[in-house]
Amino acid sequence: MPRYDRFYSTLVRGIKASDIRELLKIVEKGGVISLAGGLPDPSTFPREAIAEISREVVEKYGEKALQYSPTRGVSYFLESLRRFAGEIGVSVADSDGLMATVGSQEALYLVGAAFLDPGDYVVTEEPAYLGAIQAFRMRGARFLTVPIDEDGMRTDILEEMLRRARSEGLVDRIKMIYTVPTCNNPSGTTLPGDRRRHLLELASEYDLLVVEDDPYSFIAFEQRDVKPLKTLDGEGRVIYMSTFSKILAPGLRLGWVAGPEELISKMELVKQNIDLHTPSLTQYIAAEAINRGVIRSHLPRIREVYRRKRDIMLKALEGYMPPGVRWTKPVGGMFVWVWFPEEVNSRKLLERAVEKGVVFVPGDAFYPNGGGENTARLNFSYPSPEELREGVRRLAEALKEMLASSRG
Ligand code: PMP
Ligand code: G9A
Repeated sequence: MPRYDRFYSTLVRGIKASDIRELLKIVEKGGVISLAGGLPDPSTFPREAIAEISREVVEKYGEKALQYSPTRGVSYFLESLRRFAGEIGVSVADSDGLMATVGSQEALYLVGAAFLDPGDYVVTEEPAYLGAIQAFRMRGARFLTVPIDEDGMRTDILEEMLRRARSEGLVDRIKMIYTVPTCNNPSGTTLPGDRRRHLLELASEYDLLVVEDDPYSFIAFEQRDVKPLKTLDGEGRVIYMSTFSKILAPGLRLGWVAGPEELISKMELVKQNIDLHTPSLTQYIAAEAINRGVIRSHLPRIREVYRRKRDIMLKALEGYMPPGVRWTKPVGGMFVWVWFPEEVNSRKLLERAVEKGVVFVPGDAFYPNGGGENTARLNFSYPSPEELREGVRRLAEALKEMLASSRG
């Protein structure tokens, strides 16, 4: 057998497996309760509507829906999306570029490939979305991380950090602020209006792009009076991305990105070389789901399902966790963020938890510069109510055993 490592590129040598994706493999084998990956509750998929729409799309638009299509996206989809974005509060100007992507994960990859060189800095919250860390790290990016509180990124610390970077002559290597300002993954926090404005002022002062990743604001179960950064952007600095994964179905692999035309056209160039275009068929299906009101009528149900599940998880944490454990109370999204007592290493805890039949994502995965060893992200959208209670009970049991042996 050849020694395959001779063939590996420098790029692939540098990639560390995603904890979220690796844990999915354990879960797929069955027998384990997963509080790990952020999978939507399958009961929220409008299955009948998608079945009906799929058949009709093939019958009515088959010639185009089954054909290759432009890299930007199918115009029927893009026109429907532009209208829909306006309805849900995301201002996409006529002059803005808009592009269909294979999930927002591809949009993250395209941002990295179009705007980041090895050694460039991305500023992000800590903890930050792992999929973005992975996509940017693959480009050789470095990270400047800003701590959060219950309102998300501490923009006062961001200001301080940028000032220091300027005095150290680093600021030219800082390209962008990447943020999930609404119902953050992994922390569940939402950035208030004053911090949003502060963030945009700093982006302007330090001449940075802002990448706003927004999969969850449409399914927030406790509404906050906040506007997307894209809507507040007076200068054309924000690249906005969202997805149909949480409001329709992730298996469609359909996301989108909107922003200054010049920037989107650079991302389009990269996309031409990756996958030619986003599947035509799924764009037609989503366009019909928008235009027939399927998504709009479905959102209240999705919000209700996740609000209930969040409540069940919070109650279970309240009931089972030993003293010294703290957690967030998310207003949307799919995750609760947990701080264990300082002496707990959550990767060690995960080993015990797997033995008890429950998995979660160790929090350090979301810290690009290290740290967070005593934290964890727990998903509440996918498990059933019984699994939520039982999963938290098993996790608490593993934790108590670990604490007893380390303190004993
Ligand atoms: N960004 C964030 C913040 C997410 O939570 C997710 C999904 N977990 C994604 C991007 C990627 O989603 P998709 O590729 O399915 O659109
Ligand atoms: O399955 C995935 O990778 C998407 C979910 C992301 C997450 O758990 O944050």
